Amino acid sequence: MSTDRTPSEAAGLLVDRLHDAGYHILHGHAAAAVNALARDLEPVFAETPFCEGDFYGRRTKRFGSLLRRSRHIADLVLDPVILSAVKTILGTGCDRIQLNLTQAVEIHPGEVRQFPHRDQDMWRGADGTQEYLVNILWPLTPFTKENGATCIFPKSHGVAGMAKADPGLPVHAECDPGSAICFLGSTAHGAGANFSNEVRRGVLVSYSLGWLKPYENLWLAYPPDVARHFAPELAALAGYAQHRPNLGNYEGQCPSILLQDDRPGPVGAVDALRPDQADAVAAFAVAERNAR
Ligand SMILES: O=C(O)CCC(=O)C(=O)O
Ligand SMILES: [Fe+2]
Repeated sequence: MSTDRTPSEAAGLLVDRLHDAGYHILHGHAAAAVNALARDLEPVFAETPFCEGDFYGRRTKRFGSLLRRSRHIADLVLDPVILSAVKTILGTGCDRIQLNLTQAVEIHPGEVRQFPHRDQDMWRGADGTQEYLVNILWPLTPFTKENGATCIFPKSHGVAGMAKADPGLPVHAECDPGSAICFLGSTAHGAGANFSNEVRRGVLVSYSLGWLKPYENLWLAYPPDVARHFAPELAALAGYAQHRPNLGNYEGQCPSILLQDDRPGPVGAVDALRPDQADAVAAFAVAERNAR
């Protein structure tokens, strides 16, 4: 942490900044984990082919499943300040949040500016009133205007920002490894063009409402034999938790039963309801039984 604020004060500040501007950069937030992660991912970038398509970028390399590739990404995914801020922002729209994706991005010299977009565009729903996603981009190399630092359109988020016909001029999210570039799912942005002679590397970690289809297929990226080695909170973020009521269950139970040492035999379905639903259903059931 770069300041003397408590994690909860820092999270509150981050929420305020995100609601106000749609983005915020935490400078010098987690340098040690990022440097170790950058070393682990170096060979994976080398072996990964360039993307196809103009959104992913033809002079760009991307790969996901980062929790399988480096143990250091867990520290970033579970960063207490960021997680607390994300839960505050998304918690009004869901029972629990989930990981939406982890993705490493390497932008090569000669890459053009990415199509400006909002990450929430992948889902069709009411626009602006409830955030669907919060994205964190962790630079692995310095991000400069010249090498393709992300272009972010301030105040392009939420109902008012999305109603603007012209989002105005973007800022270039210039910062060093260890910083966290945070922006909302409704904030317009895109990777910058790389005019330099060096690659620009970063890692995206995004979180979404827990009832949405995540961008990355979490159960294929992290099947039970992989996820059983995760800390419980990480496993829950990566799909091994039910979203009440009963969403994402396995045989009517929490999918985390698949992470136990012994494979479960036949299991019965167990309600996983929100307290208000549990109360309403229980009261109804009591009345029905009494009426017999
Ligand atoms: O790498 C970047 O700067 C941003 C990439 C991005 O916004 C995306 O791929 O959705
Ligand atoms: Fe994006």
